[in-house]
Amino acid sequence: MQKNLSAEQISHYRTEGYLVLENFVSKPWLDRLNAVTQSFVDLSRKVSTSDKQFDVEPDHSADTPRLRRLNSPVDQHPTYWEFASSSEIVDLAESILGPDIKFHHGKLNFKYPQGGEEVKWHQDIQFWPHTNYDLITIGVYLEEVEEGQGEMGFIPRSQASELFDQYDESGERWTGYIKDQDLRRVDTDKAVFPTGGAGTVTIHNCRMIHGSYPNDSTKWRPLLLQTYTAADAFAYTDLVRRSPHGEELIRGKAAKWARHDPRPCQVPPTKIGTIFQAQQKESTT
Ligand SMILES: O=C(O)CCC(=O)C(=O)O
Repeated sequence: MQKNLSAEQISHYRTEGYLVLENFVSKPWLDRLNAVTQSFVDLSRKVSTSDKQFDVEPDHSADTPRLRRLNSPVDQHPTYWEFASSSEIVDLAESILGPDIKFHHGKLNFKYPQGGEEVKWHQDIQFWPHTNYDLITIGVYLEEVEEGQGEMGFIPRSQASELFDQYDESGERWTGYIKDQDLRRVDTDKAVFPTGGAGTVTIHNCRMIHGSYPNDSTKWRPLLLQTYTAADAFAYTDLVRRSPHGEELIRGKAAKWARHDPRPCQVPPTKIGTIFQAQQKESTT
């Protein structure tokens, strides 16, 4: 059965730039995703520093794994790919992007208890610029998320406003976040931090300003994120083509013409690591 969004929900996404669907993902899917995720946490005990597969906190260890991210889960296990390419969340993507859709990339961000690093306010599209802005990220909380657990926050309507420069003051170093002086032009006091039970879904536009605070709670916060593009949005950089599934058509027909939005987009350096590495000024793997 298709799980399309209502006209009201689509209108909320278009105006506010984001949408939340509490407890959307079914229990059988959550059970499968959580089982596979646990196996990767166990596998991460073998690494002491970040590598191509895992992005780990500085105090990660075999005894006490503290993962920041499992990179590109769809390339690590078929369950993640099946979920991203043919589960009910693709119906959500279709409701917003139309019938012709490409998968762009995915990641699984964890936020371990009592720590779990902050993700500073940023916009996604400067990480992977495209010919237009019909790109969305669908986040799935694999477990219940409550206030103070590092839940993702959004600044409503910020997708309709400016795109920010995500290089540092010198203009030389990519930081992947919006500078404090620029944040003065942003309604951060209007930020919303949705919470919900396991399977709660967030959808946000690629221009939306979003971020999250550290996780002060005693529970981890696994958040599986997958990004989709309208088939006629084409990437300016080859970052995602490093994954075999990057830019794969998952519904409808391939576009023969690119659609161009006249609003320009900042371009990142050719080599960027994860958002954590950029924001925490770590070297990339
Ligand atoms: O994990 C989070 O809280 C936010 C992640 C995020 O915004 C990103 O990876 O772009």
